[in-house]
Amino acid sequence: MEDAELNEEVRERMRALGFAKVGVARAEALEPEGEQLRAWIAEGRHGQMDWMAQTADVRADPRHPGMVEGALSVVIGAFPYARSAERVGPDPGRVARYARGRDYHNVLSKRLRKVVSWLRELGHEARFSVDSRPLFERAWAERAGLGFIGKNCCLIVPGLGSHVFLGAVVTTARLTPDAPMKRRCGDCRLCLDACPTDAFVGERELDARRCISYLTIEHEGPIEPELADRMGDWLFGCDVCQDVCPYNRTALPDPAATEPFAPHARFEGTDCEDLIAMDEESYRTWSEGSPMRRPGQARIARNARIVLANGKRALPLVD
Ligand code: B12
Ligand code: SF4
Ligand code: SF4
Repeated sequence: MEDAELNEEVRERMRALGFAKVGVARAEALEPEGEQLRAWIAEGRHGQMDWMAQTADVRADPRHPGMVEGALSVVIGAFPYARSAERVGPDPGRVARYARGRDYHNVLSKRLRKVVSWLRELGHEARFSVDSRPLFERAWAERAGLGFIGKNCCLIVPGLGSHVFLGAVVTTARLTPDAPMKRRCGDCRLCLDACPTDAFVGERELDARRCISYLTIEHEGPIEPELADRMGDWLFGCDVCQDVCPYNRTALPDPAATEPFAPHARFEGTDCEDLIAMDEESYRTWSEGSPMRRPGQARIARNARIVLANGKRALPLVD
């Protein structure tokens, strides 16, 4: 297949799989992002996410043997998940929008595997990542011109907003890169000021140890009372710094495009007390196929206790 034809076809295939925006970047060492990542880890801002530190070298260069040796291109797509403000799950107790339906790792991996197989049939090496391999996905999305990284660290696609998942294919195929886009936050700082736990240490700099998303999903063990008090009713993840962003005041995508991420009906009718009372096995059944499975019952029960305690103190809930 001629280069020009391959270029168009890979984008076309990604779009046909539901990626609303697709771009390509040249595979090379990420600088300055690689250095920023190492500095972030050296400051301990990754908290207990040891896997971030262990894989920093691969994340900084997709041509590392841990990703795709000899890679020439990174193809990356943005897959929208924003639905109408349907709430699901316990009340009180809020679940971030990305986690209300099926697990995006499963949904997107299945689709990207098809692109990988096709590239391999053509004789190219290829591997995909949906937050499933050590690839610095936001940095590649920005380089490939999908959008820009806002002060809230999220990849924002103008016209679509930041409620998008990223999925990438790293390949030895030589594809034509797209041009990156300028950052468009201007003087706005709504996200930085709205964060309930003051997790931003600067523009586009997050201390994960203070982020509710990290605390509710990744952090093992007790949560410091100073932070727990500010978690409001977030049971799993947090959307505050995206909800305040003007770029998310866009029309919702066609519900058919985000169908896999429609809220799970089975989450209705379960309250915080139920989650606290569940054993690990029943929690695994309840959270099957959902991103909520990751933290396991003990962490979810810890979060549920915080939500209930915060409700009793009648804290102003963030919304
Ligand atoms: C670790 C991780 C987390 C951690 C840490 C988040 C973070 N900001 O790093 C926690 C658990 C907190 C988290 C939370 C969330 N995450 Co997350 N997460 C990841 C993961 C696995 C790695 C991200 C990473 O590399 N972090 C390292 C730091 C250094 O990266 P960064 O902050 O993005 O750094 C950029 C800039 O901030 C800047 N920078 C960094 N340091 C410095 C220093 C200076 C001086 C300057 C100027 C700039 C600068 O440079 C970097 C590159 O441009 C990716 C998947 C992947 N494999 O990439 C998903 C991913 C980033 N997460 C995702 C999502 C959806 C979320 C949440 C929205 C979920 C939620 N609702 O609860 C929140 C958003 C929180 C936020 N505001 O960032 C999506 C993002 C989609 C998007 N549109 O951006 C990803 C890409 C998964 C996916 N495949 O879709 N996440
Ligand atoms: S996800 Fe929530 S806690 Fe984390 S930085 Fe954004 S607003 Fe702050
Ligand atoms: S809220 Fe404002 S500063 Fe934050 S990401 Fe959106 S546009 Fe940028």
